[in-house]
Amino acid sequence: MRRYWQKKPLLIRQAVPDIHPLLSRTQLFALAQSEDVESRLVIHDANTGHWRVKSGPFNRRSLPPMSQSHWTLLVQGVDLHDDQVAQLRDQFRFIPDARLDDVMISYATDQGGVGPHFDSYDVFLLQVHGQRRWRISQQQDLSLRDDTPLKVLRRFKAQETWVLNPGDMLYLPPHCAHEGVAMGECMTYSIGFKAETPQALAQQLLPRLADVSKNESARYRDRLQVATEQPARIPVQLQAFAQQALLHALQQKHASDNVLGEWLSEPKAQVWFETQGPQDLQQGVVLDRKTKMLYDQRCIYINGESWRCAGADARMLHLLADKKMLKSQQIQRSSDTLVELLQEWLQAGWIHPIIHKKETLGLGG
Ligand SMILES: [Mn+2]
Repeated sequence: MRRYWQKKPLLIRQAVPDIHPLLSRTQLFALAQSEDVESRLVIHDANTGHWRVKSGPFNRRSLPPMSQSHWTLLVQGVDLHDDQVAQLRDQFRFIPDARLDDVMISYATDQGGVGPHFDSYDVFLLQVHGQRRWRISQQQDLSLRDDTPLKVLRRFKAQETWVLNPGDMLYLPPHCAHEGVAMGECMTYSIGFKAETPQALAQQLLPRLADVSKNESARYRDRLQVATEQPARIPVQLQAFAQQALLHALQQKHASDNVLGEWLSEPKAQVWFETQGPQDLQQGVVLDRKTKMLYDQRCIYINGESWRCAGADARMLHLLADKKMLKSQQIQRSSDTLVELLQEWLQAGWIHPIIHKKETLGLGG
């Protein structure tokens, strides 16, 4: 972490030995057919150098034939749809959950790729099937071509070249130029970590802050003593009132922590949970793979909602958020209020009861 994280690229040979595709090509294509899944198709014309990009969903017939080279299918958020991919994602929890974006799977036929580019993300590129040749460059010149629908670097001067085999993984910090080209059919999993700009944060958080500070009684009132002769002029009083309103929204205690937590834990647009009837949670509970649960000093946040909590309940919920599960003994030590809350989340489909398979007798002692 000290040497590489957010600083420089790192190639890890056999980071995940014996990896095999967690989803077959057919399963991946089936996901790309779904309205709930974000997917893109990128086709490169090697003769003209032209790129074409289409957005999903794609039925099988709208994808080029497998025998055709130079195309790639990118499927976002696969961790939300597959437990094994979610488990792989969770192996990257040495980085705070708040930074995690998703797991994208890219399938490519021979020579497929998205061109030389850079991302504003930290990303782990895990080769899962076939081979991909990565070329990278820490060049300063990040200007983009203006003649393509893709973000493709105008000039790319590769400094290093690696061929990744299944199990190999490449970490790239933000703004590191890279180009991955499939050598034969291949699949690569990208585990991405977003890094927000202050503009994006303000854009997301300010409206939420305004929502928190509803105060009907303090509506603006003007105190005109005389009729105005400059009807188009904005009253100075109104200007001061507006400034106060903004300051008030910003100065609410813990407001920014709160809206940040709620926003970070909010599910993506295509995510929905399946509600379920009341169930026995005495055997323990696990978070649904789509559930985002975070906490700070005062609150816990789950799927866009927040709860203020302290003491033993808070400790238990922190455990649930960190471990993504609570064991039977932990549930039994929980307060009634907490169990009620968990039951609510269970019914919302945010958590699930642990189902114990009948233990088989160990034979080898
Ligand atoms: Mn990239």
